[in-house]
Amino acid sequence: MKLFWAPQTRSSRAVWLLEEAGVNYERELVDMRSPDRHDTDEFLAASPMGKVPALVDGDVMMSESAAIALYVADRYCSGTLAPALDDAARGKFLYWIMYAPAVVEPAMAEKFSGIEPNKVRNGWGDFDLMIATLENGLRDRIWLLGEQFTAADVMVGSSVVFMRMFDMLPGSETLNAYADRCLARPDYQTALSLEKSN
Ligand SMILES: N[C@@H](CCC(=O)N[C@@H](CS)C(=O)NCC(=O)O)C(=O)O
Repeated sequence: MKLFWAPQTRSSRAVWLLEEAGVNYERELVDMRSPDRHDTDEFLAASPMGKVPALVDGDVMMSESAAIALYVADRYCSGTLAPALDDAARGKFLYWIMYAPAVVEPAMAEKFSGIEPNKVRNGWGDFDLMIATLENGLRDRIWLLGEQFTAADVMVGSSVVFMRMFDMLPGSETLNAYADRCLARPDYQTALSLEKSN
């Protein structure tokens, strides 16, 4: 398996996920900040928009971090990082895994840019609704699905840590404690240290 990645980008969540999955993979740096950037054909085949992360696994070529998270969890860690296909927890799992790119990220971007939200028209509601929904989802839970850590926590947890880094997390005990729990996972720490060593 090969992961196309760049440090301090959404690819850190893919590295975290692959470490949690315990699969063998290599990383290939996409030097996206270089003026001499040259994207290989293989990378563009996996990521038509030229964005990281992207994954090649045999004949499978894909990008979009949520899609990669789903693929790896289902293919290699069904029953642990992903509930099995016939498990009722699957509904919540899919909901939260999509919540990161479909709700958290656009709501964050809107808030960051100071754009006036339109809670009804926007599929992501607004920043406050996004945070309140997340807080409710995590109330009295260790992870989004309860006791079981899943790929949904990699997607949502990395976004929560990112929001805290950018001072966008309101003083929510629930979300701050969740961010701490995510950061305490050895595989997240491995992903962060791999970023620094490149
Ligand atoms: N929706 C995509 C977003 C990917 C994305 O925006 N990647 C950025 C880095 S965080 C990127 O590759 N930017 C470089 C470019 O667009 O050339 C995902 O979740 O994977």
